[in-house]
Amino acid sequence: MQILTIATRPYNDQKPGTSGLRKRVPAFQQPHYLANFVQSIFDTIDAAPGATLALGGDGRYYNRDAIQVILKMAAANGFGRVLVGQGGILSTPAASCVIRKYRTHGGIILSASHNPGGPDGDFGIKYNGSNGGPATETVTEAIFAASKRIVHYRIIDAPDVPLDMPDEYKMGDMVVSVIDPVSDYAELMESLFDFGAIRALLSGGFRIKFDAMHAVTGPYARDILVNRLGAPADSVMNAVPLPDFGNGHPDPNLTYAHELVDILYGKSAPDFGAASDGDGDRNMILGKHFFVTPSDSLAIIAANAHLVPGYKQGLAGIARSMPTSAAADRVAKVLGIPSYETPTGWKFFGNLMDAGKVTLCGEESFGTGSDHVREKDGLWAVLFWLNILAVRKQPVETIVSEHWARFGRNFYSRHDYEGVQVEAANGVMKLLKDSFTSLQGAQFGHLQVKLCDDFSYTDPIDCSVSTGQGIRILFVDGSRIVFRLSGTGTEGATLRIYLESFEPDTSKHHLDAQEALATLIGIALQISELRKRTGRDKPTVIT
Ligand code: VG1
Ligand code: CO
Repeated sequence: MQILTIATRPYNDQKPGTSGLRKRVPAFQQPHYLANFVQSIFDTIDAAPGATLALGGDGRYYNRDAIQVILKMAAANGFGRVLVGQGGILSTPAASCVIRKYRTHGGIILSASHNPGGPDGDFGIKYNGSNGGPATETVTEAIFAASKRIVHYRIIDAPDVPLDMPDEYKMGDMVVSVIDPVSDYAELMESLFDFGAIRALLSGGFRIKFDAMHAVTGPYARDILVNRLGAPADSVMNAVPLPDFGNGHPDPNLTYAHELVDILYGKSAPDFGAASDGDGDRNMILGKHFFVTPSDSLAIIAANAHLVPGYKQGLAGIARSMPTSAAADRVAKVLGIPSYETPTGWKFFGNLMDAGKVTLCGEESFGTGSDHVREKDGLWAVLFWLNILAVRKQPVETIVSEHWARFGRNFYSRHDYEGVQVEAANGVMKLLKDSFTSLQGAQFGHLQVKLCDDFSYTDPIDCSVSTGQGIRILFVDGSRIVFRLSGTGTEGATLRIYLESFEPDTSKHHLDAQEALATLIGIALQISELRKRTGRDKPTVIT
């Protein structure tokens, strides 16, 4: 095996964001760009000689090229085996499942998640540790530091290996095992949910539509929903993964998954609809003419977990990201279990799950999951809902309204301003921070500000501190406004405003969230001077 040591220079912009390093494809195609980052990972994680690595991605443009480079670098860096998904495919939760099941040293996941793909689209890479979860901030910081002092990387000179059939190949001294990307994951799902009950539901006239958005979940949804659970083949739409997602934006929300939304809000709508994102870790849940907010979905899953075989023994606790609504906290209180509030990004849940402190985790950004893996998991959430529906035999809307009647409703919305000028977005954030003193105690109509701060988090397990995680304006009555800049975008800045208020009065639960939150929306625009500073008169996406 001939190991080549290639001289290189640092790029200085390889700082992982909320979920790994994400850049435009042309950035990754710069000389040595990908190799620099991969070597920085290998230099940081310190795997023993002969260790095993998992590798796969969401199938977007550049996935296959990157896989061959990473395989050759893994061989040169002393790995003994790499488990790579057939066709270079592994959804993010399936990669987490493979890392855990085969006890690999860790894994590399190639994805820019919900960001568009193609030659001018986005690409991404992240490292997950042996628990199957995204590297903690301590590790991503160390990778970034390594990328800034890199002077060479190691790679072997070898032909590419074929990826299209499950098989084993030698690459230098290393073994490449091409594995079925679906079966391990599907077996895990079968061990958690009552497939018999879901099969009975689906054969009894209950109609579903799942939109894979031409992204990675197509093969998973076909195998699980159609082959194993007996849903008609046309229950899965856009099921073929495409390198550019069919020119779409694989983000399962009301704006980008409009094809599915139109079906669920149309005539003869199915009873249940769902979509997943580019890498299969997000989910959107719809009923007939009804949208379930991700924050409510987490709370409802928690409140009904006792109906699902894998969770009937009870939940250890629930964690949610700070901007996610407090609906799940109310359930945790009733169940008598602890709840945790973490910064945005799944990497903050890993320690809590590893320590056995939480079973369920969720984010308002269409992310829900449990300790079955260490990533959020789109199809898992879909199966959880189907299992609940199979037991309760009620429409989605009824389940949600009964939940609100019991726990109260947390009205919730997120307004995204995408592709804003970086200076304008930074200006908004600075203005808000500079206004903390004057905002403290300020009165806006019937609302009074109780506290404003820049959220910081101390991990209860390893005591690491993460600062600057979002500006919070908390009101005396429990309402709040949160401002954050996205850490996953690649074009300009994306400014997110999160809005929440609590309504115990059942007679008001039918209100539209935008109406119920209108006062807060007005305050948010006023105190941030957002319109003036960004030149935008409305959000790009409202959830
Ligand atoms: C967004 C979401 C966050 C999520 C992250 C990764 O981050 O808000 O909740 O964890 O994407 O999701 P940001 O920094 O853009 O707000 V995914 O599906 O890209 O892995
Ligand atoms: Co994703």
